Amino acid sequence: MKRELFALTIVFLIFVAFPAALFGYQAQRTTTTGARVIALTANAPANGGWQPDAIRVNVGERVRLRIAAPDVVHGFAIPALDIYVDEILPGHVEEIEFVAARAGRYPFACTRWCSVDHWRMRGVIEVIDPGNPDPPLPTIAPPLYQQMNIDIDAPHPAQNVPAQRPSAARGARLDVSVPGDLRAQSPSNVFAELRGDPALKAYSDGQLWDVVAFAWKRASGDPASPGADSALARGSKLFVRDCAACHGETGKGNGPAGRNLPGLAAMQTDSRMAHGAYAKRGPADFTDAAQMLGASDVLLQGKVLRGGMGTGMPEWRTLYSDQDMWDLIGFIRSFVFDYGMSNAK
Ligand code: HEC
Ligand SMILES: [Cu+2]
Repeated sequence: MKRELFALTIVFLIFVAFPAALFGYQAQRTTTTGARVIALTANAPANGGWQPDAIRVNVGERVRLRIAAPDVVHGFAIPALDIYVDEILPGHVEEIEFVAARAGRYPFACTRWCSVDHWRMRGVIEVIDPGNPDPPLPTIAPPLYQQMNIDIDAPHPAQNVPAQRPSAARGARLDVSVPGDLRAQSPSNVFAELRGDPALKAYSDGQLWDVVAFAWKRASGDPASPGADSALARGSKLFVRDCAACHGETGKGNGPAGRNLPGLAAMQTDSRMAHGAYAKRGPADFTDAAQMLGASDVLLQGKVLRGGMGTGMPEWRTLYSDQDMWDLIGFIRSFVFDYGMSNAK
């Protein structure tokens, strides 16, 4: 009997008292850290957006953001600081505490499609070093499209278009390797190079397109281990979160948020319409092989980084890492190439 009691006491200590004490200590600790509390309100842009949308803190200062979302569900991310709050529900306050260790400008954004203007919901946290308030701006290499002098606004029709959807799986079974750095070349040009190679005469056009699809898939990640965290899976996640509302879940350019973009009316009178580059007048259709296969990854990356085009396509340079960007471009190709992914049609 006595022994049982003793055992029970131990069990109680391990499973109840100790965690409770630890938890209490933690709660205590976070309220006495001396963090500066900053209230941040998330509303859809039509209701005022982020308030405030610029926050200044000092290097090394402990900051606690208290985020409320009065109107609808929002999300919050400071990607450069690896801070994410997936869901801020109306009526709740989400708290997040951090110390910004390095001076800089850290853009933040909403990560939920709260409204058609959701993508405008951005702000910035400026981390200032009081001892060095005006540090020289960091030198960032210009994006590849500028380094390579590519005019990303020029029309990019494909010179060659496959008769059927190229399949990476079929391409993998053909013993043809594709040389060179694919990022700067369009799939259409790579196809033309293969087609012009006398050694590949025996292959049909369809087979060579399969080879191109496989080469692109391989360049975008590791097709041997298409796990939940493969580059393509990560790209797919970002696409659903940030792009599908305009470009459509199936990439067809028919997402609900893409219908009434501010720049669309102006686009219809754009002189570039004359050569058909903008005939679609909305978010790009990623399933359109005649357009997409004429663009290199560097060109697509340039458009994603810079955004604009006078259309309302947002810029993403300040929110994405290089890896994010390439994961996304890799994934976007799956709307034309069959990569064997279940979510691309
Ligand atoms: C607010 C709506 C909107 C959102 C959100 C959006 N786009 Fe766009 N995007 C557009 C529009 C409109 C165009 C067409 C511009 C043009 O034709 O020049 C476009 C064009 C593009 C192009 C150029 C395609 C080509 O053939 O030249 C790429 C690539 C692209 N978007 C990628 C993305 C990615 C990746 C995301 C998510 C990170 C994204 N977009 C989010 C509206 C949007
Ligand atoms: Cu939002």
